[in-house]
Amino acid sequence: MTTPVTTEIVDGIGLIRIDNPPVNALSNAVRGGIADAVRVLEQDPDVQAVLILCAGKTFIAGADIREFGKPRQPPSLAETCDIIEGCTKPVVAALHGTALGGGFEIALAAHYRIATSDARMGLPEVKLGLIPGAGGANRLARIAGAEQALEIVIGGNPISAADAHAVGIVDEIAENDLRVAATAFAKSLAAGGKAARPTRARAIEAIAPDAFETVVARLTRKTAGQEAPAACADSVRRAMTLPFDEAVARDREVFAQLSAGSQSRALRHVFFAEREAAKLASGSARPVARAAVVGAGTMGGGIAMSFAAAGLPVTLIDIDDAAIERGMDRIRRNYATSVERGSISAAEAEQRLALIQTATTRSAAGEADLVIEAVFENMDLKREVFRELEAICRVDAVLATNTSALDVDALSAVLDRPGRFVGMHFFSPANVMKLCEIVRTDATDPDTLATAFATAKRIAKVPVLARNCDGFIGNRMVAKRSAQAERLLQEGALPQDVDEAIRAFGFPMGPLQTNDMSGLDVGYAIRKRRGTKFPIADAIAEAGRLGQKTGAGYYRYEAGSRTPVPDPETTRVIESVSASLGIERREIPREEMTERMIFALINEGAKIVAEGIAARPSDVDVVWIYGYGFPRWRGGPLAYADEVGLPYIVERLDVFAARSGDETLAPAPLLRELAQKGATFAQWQKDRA
Ligand code: 3H9
Repeated sequence: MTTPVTTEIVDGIGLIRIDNPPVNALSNAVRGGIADAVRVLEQDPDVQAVLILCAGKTFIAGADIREFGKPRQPPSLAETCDIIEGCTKPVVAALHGTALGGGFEIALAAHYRIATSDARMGLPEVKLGLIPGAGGANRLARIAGAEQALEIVIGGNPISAADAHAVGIVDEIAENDLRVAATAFAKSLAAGGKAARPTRARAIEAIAPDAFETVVARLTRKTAGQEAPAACADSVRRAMTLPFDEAVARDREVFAQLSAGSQSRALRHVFFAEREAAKLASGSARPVARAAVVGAGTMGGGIAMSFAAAGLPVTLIDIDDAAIERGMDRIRRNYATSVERGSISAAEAEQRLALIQTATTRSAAGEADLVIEAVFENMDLKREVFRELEAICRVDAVLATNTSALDVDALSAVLDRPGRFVGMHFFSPANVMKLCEIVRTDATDPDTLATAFATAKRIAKVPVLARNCDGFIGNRMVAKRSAQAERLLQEGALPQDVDEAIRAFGFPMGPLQTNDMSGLDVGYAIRKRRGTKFPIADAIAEAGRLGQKTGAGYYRYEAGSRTPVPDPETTRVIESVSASLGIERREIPREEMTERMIFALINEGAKIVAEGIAARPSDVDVVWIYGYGFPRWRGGPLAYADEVGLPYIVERLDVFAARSGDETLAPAPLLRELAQKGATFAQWQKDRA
């Protein structure tokens, strides 16, 4: 068996080289190999300094997440860090790529750090529901100060080599080859008689308690319900108040508790789920150097902005100058807001704007390698667009529709070459939302699919494969939650009760508040077309209350405000509909509201995976996390179902279905089958892989 850690001695420098593809994660063998290597090199009289560096595209990207929950061999990562730090000869870590989590902890335990200019480093444990488990917060606070430590540990975002250099984390930036520069740096330490510099011996730059709490409050503002951010703040607090060994020992206990808990389990599931969702079994992507978007409305403009943000030129096409001007105006306003908020610079906004060209004839799409149609949701109009695009575009150009509601097979039937056609369903606002459902028709060929996937990734979206059905994955499920929200209103709840139940579960917004934001006329029109009725939603829309845009919907809105205010008029409408339906309103417990809405989602999700609309249960989770605000720390609807236990969900759905006579709440066959077998969605997915 080849060992992932090797050593060599060059001109008095002991090189420890880690080669554990793909990301040099700290497996048992890597930790053990580093510890042994340091011990051996420390004893070697020919070695004056030690250098830790990695093969491949990155320095160590962290602990091996796949090993969590499995038995680990000694040394632990904390022990490995102590061995590095305790080395009596100077130890230098040479960073390239991403030095993350346990990898960064190794680097912080070294006495010096040198990095390539494009290296990034940080402690993203919080994003996996954890705290740095091997003294990371304690060492970082000593090197860069408590405030920096809070930013990096609670925020979880990596920082650039330049920023790390500015705050003293990185001692030198390597201008050329990292190995050459790092060896020279280590030699200069040895030549200058520089000794080992244990981080634990350094004092922490103090921060006043009030200032500390202000920073914590800012960084944890949007983390309600999550355990890890507060635990990260505690870890930095301990770093300032407890002796080093005591603080690290407590960190290790907290790390063990968190890693055994449901939130970290859920977050680790999502980490692998999104990578799994982005993989395709076959097909090779064609290069996309230029895109075109047909339709300069809100959606089309948002899609164009996503291309521009990735540095890809895009042509935005609409029927006349007025439509283009409206669309570009919206885009310019969006950029202005981003510049105001400081999320991009004015120069970046200009660069992006320059990448968006406009045209009023569809022939301008002829240059594009990928064309996305984003016109009104009207089958005849879309068919006409695609017929024309087929005549204009190169035969190898991919033609995509952004439809959310139409039958993509029927749409592609107008093409002579339906293999080049695919659905790319973006979510509003498309320049912000990460999800892109890639919808294949029966005729979509593998290369078209691969091109759509690669392009989605390139423009920083999270692609998930879906097959054709009404609503695809996400909207088909959301319809079931909406139906429950409507029923809850009829039976006794008010909009604020329904929304609060969903917000308390961890969604950023409730379903009715969301409907008010997107406009109640949208759902009303869809229901009319389908001949379905939601008596309360219909009554509200028919009263001209279309949501935020008319100042009232389920809620009322003060002029210029987006804050929903409970409205007695809505209560009156709701109560009168309940009366007309002969329903005696009752007080509905919060738990029942949450369960009915969330379990309805799970139930539909089970049908969607059983039918093969989604390729795997974890894909459904990714759709809900990236497209609908499902709390990531709950893992997505189907991972959450596994956590709650499928027998309980079946039992509750049976009760709800029997009580309400609502057939759609009857447990899906797959759900019932897995519950009876004592299985889980995760197990089902594994068995079929
Ligand atoms: C930690 O360190 C805890 C410590 O404080 C204390 C412990 C006591 N483990 O993302 P990619 C796999 S917590 C195992 O597609 P990229 C990944 O699944 C950890 N596997 O590449 C994929 O596999 P596959 C803190 C890992 O270039 C392949 O590598 N660290 C790990 O877009 C390529 O990944 C983190 O949270 C891992 N740690 O991005 C960093 N990381 O090919 C997590 C990756 O089979 N990782 N894999 O699908 C990342 O953020 C990104 O992977 C990285 C590369 C930026 C490194």
